[in-house]
Amino acid sequence: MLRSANFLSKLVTIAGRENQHRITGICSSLVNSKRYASTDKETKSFGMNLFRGQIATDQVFPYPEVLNEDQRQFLRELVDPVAKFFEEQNDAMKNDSIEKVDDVSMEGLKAMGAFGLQVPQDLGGLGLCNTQYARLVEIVGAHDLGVGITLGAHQSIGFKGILLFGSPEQKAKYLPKLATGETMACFCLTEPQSGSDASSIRCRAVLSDDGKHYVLNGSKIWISNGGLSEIFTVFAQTPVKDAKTGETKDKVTAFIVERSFGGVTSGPPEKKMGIKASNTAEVYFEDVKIPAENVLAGEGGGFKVAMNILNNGRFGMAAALSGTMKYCIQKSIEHASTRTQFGQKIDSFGSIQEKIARMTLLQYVTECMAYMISGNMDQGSTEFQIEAAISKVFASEAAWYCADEAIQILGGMGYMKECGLERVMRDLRIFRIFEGTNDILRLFVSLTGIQYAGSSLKELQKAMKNPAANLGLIFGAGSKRAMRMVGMSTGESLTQYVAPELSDSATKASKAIEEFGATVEHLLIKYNKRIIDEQFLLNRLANSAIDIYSMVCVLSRTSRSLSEKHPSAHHETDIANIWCDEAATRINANLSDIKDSGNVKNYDKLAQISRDVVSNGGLYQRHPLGF
Ligand code: MYA
Repeated sequence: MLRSANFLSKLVTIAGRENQHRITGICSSLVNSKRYASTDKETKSFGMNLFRGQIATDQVFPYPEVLNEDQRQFLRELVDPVAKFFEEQNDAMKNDSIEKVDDVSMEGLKAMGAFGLQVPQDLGGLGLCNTQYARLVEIVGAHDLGVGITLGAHQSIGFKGILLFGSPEQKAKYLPKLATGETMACFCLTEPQSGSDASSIRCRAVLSDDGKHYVLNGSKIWISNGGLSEIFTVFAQTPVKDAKTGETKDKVTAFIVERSFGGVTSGPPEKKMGIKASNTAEVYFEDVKIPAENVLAGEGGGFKVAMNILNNGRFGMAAALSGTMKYCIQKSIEHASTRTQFGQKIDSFGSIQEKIARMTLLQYVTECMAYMISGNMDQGSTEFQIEAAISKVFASEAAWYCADEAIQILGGMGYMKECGLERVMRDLRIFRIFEGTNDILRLFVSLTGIQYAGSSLKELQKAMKNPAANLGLIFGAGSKRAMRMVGMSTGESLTQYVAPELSDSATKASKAIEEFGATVEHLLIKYNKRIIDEQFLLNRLANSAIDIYSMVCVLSRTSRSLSEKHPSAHHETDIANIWCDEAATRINANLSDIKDSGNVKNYDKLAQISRDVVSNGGLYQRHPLGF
């Protein structure tokens, strides 16, 4: 359960009083919302604007094309050797069985520069942009997720804080050795009592009287690379004095900690279901003396540092998993096109065809999202937290589905260790859990978006204080609402941005966006403060947001393929149109569910069933045999 003190409780102020002037009630409470402050500014994020029912196309059309000729050439020169390394030298099955990345592989990865993909070249790295990075981690994801986590925990989150927030001195001191793999890094956030509720961490660091160093105490669990690292990005509570009130409160601060500082120890490697080749360990800090200059981004700024590191890394997971899905599809078609049953190759059967086609759709959508977000980031966008969370949720579930279906297509063979898919399935399971569970990320998507939508209602309230000066805003918002209420379209459409072959799908997406915005408004008005307790509804809202974002990413990329006349453009058009058609149906179902009071009663009953079972300490129903 999320703590009422923060993530959800700030939303309590979203909607204000039950009202006869509903909008005014919602808006006045927003004025007091601390969280609102961070969403106050207008944003170009498609995901955020979606919650206002607005189509913000800046980040999604045209599909980003960010690499210049030099970057393309450099990337081309890297792709083949990296793929060859994974095909010929790295042995994923061996790594899994010895529960570490084989020493020879480790040395090979270091020699290729794989530990410093995004470290600037003048600091010893390859200096790749996010899009180049995505293309390489896709190859890693296709071959060995255990290696992927070793590399990812090091650079996607381990030293990402230094890359994003480090001072020039911190970068110069730490990045060169990290880039070559001479030292390894990890990200130390999670604690025994603090998983999803990241701000509740208990590790504590106190500044010495002379102000020269902090003394850190506490422990962290499930730290990827925890047993191998020399450099730790550690999040800990520190007493921070509020400049305005003079009051001292604990706030999270991020530190760069070296094992060599003393007092840093790690536990034995955890025994896990999958990603066995990667190291996961507890890390303990006992009176660790951290020089004051090793604070990252200032005292008290650590929570934002942690969230931004995670936001920045999530697209990498989508890229890696799009590679994993490619592998699953490859295994499936190799088998289905050679296996004969009932006198036919099994790829001629509709049941198998549907599986292969659906896996292909999911891989295409994941790829569209991953490169959309990496492209946005490379173009300088800073508002992509909703999109990044969506890509992580979508990719981890799509990859799980693909691995499961691939095993189904291979049947008994798929279940055998030797085939390789069982390892992939074990490796994949954690992706729905770490870097923010998909459950938390769904709530994050819904609640962050709802807050942004709520902030536009606040603007309306302000405008209403001086209606004469704000007629445009008031009538604009009022007439849109009125049009929605009589079932008319507000007229915003995506069709002008897509290729003609996709215009029906674009119309479906546009309608879905409009309906989505109306549903968010309905939720704000109906539930007011209580929306935070409506997780059944928030999940369905997040599912719709995920589907809408997927439609738009696919429409954008396929339009580019059509306009550039790619040989695969018609194949992609079929994928896009089917995807959008089915996504629109799911969105309709989810949004209707949200508005349908019958379903709300079902949610109450589901909650009651859960309470019954929990309070009974096990299943409650009588056994059919009575004993
Ligand atoms: S690492 C562990 C991962 N852990 C988590 O992800 C924790 C999940 N929990 C959370 O994210 C937060 O606690 C939540 C909010 C979201 C629940 N972006 O009061 P608040 C702002 C920007 O709501 P809380 C692992 O698994 C917010 O607006 N800002 O916070 C490694 C507010 O701002 P303001 C954000 O209720 C696995 C403030 O923060 C965000 O406490 C290994 C406070 O907000 C955000 N996202 O919690 C992986 N969230 O004060 C290996 C909140 O201004 C890598 N805020 O209003 C694999 C890579 C792939 C392979 C690569 C191969 C090479």
